[in-house]
Amino acid sequence: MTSRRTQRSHEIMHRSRQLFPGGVNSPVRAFGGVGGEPFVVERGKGARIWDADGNEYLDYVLSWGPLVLGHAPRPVLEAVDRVMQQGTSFGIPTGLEVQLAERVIERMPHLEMLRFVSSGTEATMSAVRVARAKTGRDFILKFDGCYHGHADSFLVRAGSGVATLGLPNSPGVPAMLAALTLTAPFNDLEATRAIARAQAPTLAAIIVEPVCGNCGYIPPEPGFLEGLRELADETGAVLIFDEVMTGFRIAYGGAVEAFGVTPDLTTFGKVIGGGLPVAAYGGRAEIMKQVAPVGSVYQAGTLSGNPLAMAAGIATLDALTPSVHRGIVQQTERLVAGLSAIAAQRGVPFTAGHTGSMWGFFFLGRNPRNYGEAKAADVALFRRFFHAALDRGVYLAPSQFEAAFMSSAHGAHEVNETLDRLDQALAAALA
Ligand code: KE4
Repeated sequence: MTSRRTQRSHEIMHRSRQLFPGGVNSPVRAFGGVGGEPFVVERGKGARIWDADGNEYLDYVLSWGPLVLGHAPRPVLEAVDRVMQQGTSFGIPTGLEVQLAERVIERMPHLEMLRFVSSGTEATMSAVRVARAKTGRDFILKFDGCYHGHADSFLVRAGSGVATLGLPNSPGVPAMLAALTLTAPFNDLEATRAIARAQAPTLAAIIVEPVCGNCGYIPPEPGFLEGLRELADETGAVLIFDEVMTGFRIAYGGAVEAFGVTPDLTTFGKVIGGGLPVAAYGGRAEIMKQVAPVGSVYQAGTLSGNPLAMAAGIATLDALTPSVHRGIVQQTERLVAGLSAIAAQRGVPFTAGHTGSMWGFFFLGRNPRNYGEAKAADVALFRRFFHAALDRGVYLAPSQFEAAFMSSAHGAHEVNETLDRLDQALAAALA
């Protein structure tokens, strides 16, 4: 039973459940993975958010990754306010799209051309369409527990809310279409090779989260991503790195900098929009020139490249300098090490890790290699820990099968405060 005041949130959620399925506009927000009722947020500033009943939380979900500068950062507010005075949307090319694209390519020079869209799902579904067009093939290979958005082809053994809610492959996806999506265990190169080689003549793409964040935090083992690169070259499949979550978090220059492996296409979202709806896909010009209107692969969007969203993304990437990025990573290291020490002191099976400013943990005695192994985590303990943390003012992702994030607003003071609160929360969860 919570000690927090929840009356106002409860009243709003009562109305929300009459208006939206589960009272939410995205399933992961419904607390399905942890039980109880979500709080209703009213405002955020820096590392903290406040709910409708005035409760304050240190936020480690950060809108599921986008807020790498924390909530309502001044550079973003000022940029959006300035651009908003000129108009909110045109459906006409603007110079802002050029400015954001140049900042992305400056950090990830393997990219030659991009297309902006408004959600990660649009980015990944478009990248797969381009891969199918380039190869003239139909099959794609994804990894169990990885989540690439809710386009039909990806709702096959997917992660995030699909995994959290224990949903089977989603109803409504035609069996004939789902059959074109092959899946393999992450970090299992042998199994992946067998599946890809058996389908080689018809395999269009291998799509992977370079670091899994949708079945909990699971990094690639040394050689795994390199093996996927070789496998894509061997079979003629397009290698797609889905960096919607990892982009601008696991390294200043993303997965190419972090792991030295270059994909054929990369997708982005979240951080690239600084909290406003921006996503993108991109790669070599020779691949991207297949996209309409130059090529015949059709993909479009009314609000693609929206000026307010571009302004937020530009301000975010401009503020996310290499030294700011290093500072966030340093605090992430402190948090993960501190949490591991707390768990060790209390003798609870626990594993935690981070790649850049993306982190996560499992109540499990070993590092899981993939979703199949992560499912052995003590989810019941996670649920108790989640609520005990919430009651003490720390908001973690409401699922054992999600990653956590940090921002430049999470300084040493916030991390120390968090560790104190999580130590008390773990004691309560174990009591
Ligand atoms: P969106 O369509 O939600 O913008 O992005 C889909 C997506 C694609 N690829 C990766 C690697 C992603 O993590 C996501 C979205 N991530 C989830 C959180 N696990 C978004 C939160 C939600 O579904 O509400």
